[in-house]
Amino acid sequence: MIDAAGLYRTVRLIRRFEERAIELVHDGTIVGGIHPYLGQEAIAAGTCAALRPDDVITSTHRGHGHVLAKGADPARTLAELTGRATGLNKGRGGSMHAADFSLGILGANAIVGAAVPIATGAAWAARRAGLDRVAVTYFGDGAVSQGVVLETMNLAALWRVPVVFVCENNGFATTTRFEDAVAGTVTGRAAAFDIPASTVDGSDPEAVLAGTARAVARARAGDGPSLVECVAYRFDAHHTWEHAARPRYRTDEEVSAGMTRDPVEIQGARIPADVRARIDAEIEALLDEAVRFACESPFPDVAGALDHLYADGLRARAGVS
Ligand SMILES: Cc1ncc(C[n+]2csc(CCOP(=O)(O)OP(=O)(O)O)c2C)c(N)n1
Repeated sequence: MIDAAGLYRTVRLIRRFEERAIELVHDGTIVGGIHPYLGQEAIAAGTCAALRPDDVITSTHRGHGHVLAKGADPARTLAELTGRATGLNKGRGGSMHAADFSLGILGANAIVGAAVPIATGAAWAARRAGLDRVAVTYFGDGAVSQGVVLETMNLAALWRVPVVFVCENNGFATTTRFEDAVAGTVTGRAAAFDIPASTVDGSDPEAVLAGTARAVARARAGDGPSLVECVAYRFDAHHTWEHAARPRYRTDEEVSAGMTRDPVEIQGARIPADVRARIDAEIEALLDEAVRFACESPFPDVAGALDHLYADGLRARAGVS
């Protein structure tokens, strides 16, 4: 089981990875922008700490933290964000489709709610194969009224699928407040299917770990799905597009108040200062190297633009070559 320093390392890695990635967006190295995970690091760190290496996850448009917490190489992840041939997905996926099947990362997904049935199907397949693997699927509060999410919860409960639904409630779907878009509650949706659900402090890695560990143990024991609602605050923009456009849907005072619950500070306060300083220095060196690796990596060859897009043996439609 991971210790306090290990959890700190993960939240700090995600924090600094995102800050470096934002710099690369601003200088044009990452084209198209990213959805920063700042403020929500404890959710990825705490949930993945409850998993085994052979467990699987699916992620969202705001997925860098999940991918890193599940063990993806920061250098290859950054190479993916910068569209390089050395990226996790050879530069084809970019920020919103990062995957590494060898680590159980079945992919980020740009379509809100769409990764939920994928994780649930993977969990079902593992169970049918006699494996005791668990799947975790992340989704935002903006996904909780999507039909596909609710349909998946229904089947997961009916078939006792070993999946953990992790709702990251950061209070907003783009610029729409949770209260303006969601009737009822997140946990109430699970209750409708007799799925046990809890709400945890999504700014605290240890609270997230404790809540997820219960859900994972239940799934592994064959007792079916659970839902964990992790409440946190999104510190930065919905998307880096906001840095220039500056839409006004929350006040500076609200953001400052939200940022007082900082996962890095919460976990950092639990470890000795010298251990924290050593981890911080290690991460800076790791990310310096990751940025160098990404920026010096080649772009994919244009002649191979259609390579790696289809499963082996499938061909592109006639006329597309
Ligand atoms: C099916 C679908 N509808 C709309 C969008 C556009 N969209 C992208 S992110 C987003 C908000 C998602 O909010 P939430 O699920 O709470 O996640 P968060 O962005 O807060 O992490 C929307 C509406 C989309 N990608 N997919």
